[in-house]
Amino acid sequence: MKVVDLRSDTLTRPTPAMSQAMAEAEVGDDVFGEDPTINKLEAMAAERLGKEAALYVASGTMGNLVSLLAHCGRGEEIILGSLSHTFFFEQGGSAAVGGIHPRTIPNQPDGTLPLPEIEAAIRADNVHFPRTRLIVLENTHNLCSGYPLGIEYMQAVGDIARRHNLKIHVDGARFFNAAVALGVAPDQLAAEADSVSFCLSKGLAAPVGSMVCGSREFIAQARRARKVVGGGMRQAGVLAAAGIVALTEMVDRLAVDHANARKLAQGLADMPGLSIDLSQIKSNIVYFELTRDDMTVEQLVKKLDDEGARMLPVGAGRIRAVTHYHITSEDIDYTLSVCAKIMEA
Ligand code: TLP
Repeated sequence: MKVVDLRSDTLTRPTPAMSQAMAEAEVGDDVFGEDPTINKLEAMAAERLGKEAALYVASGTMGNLVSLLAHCGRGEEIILGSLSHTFFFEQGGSAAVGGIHPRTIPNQPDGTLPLPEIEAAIRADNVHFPRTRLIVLENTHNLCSGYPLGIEYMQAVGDIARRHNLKIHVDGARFFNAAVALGVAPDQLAAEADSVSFCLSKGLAAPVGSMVCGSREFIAQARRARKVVGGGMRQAGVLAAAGIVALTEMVDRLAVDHANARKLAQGLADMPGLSIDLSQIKSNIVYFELTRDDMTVEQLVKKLDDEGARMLPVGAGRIRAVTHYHITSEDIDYTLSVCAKIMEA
């Protein structure tokens, strides 16, 4: 049976070029700083984001955790979105592991945190309060339909951070999706951030790994934090080799994923019983709602699954579909035809 798996872009498998690069990778002990493939990937990532240095880590979750541990000490506070992945989906790791206190602000539908609310959340110097250290943003924003945060917004948050002597970390799991969606250079989009983590293993299709980018001093701290969470990976150049291919060959094609997401969203918007806000669709993530009450989201997802069109139920009557390297325009046609058949029945 044909399977069109739209549950996540984390499902991407290595490209043939990646498999070859992995088989041929030159490796060494990365804890000694001697893996030439990791060293090359780290230099490439830093260069692409316009930062001094970078660090290869096992996952997006680890990238965010080591970044927060590097920026903040115990009892210090971060300001972040109530819908951010770091707050929602990472087990509260920065609090659990680092004693870092989260202060949430409601995300707007476009993924932003309102500027006055950021400013209002910054703590005064008072013996009762934790010290605010860091603002955490997410770009693109997963739970906000993959919406990209633009350069102007980044500059406005940068102004606030400078005025209050705070740092900015960007969870850029899909940072290159944001840059491609906005048509801006990744280093310009990263300019206001003190650190950016981005995933190689989502839309860029590498099997494993994320990068953390920032100043040399920050990356030295993040490297220590990576070691204490067990992330010193020795000859991981076999994995990093795929990351080099990801950065070299897989960035520009993200525009194809975005076009497929838009096509899917437009098709779903025409179907009675489904509701979708097309103005929200800017990258590769599509959320839509089931408005019929004779069917649950779980039932709809099961019916789709039976026909090989796989999507993710995400609660509150919502379903998520994410386009990626293995999804073609024909796959979108197929998914829409399956969906139409179910909704007409
Ligand atoms: N997101 C996954 C799930 O965890 C929800 C997905 O399928 O979208 N930041 C953002 C914005 C993410 O979307 C994710 C993963 C992460 C961080 C964590 O990355 P990993 O899974 O590599 O730890």
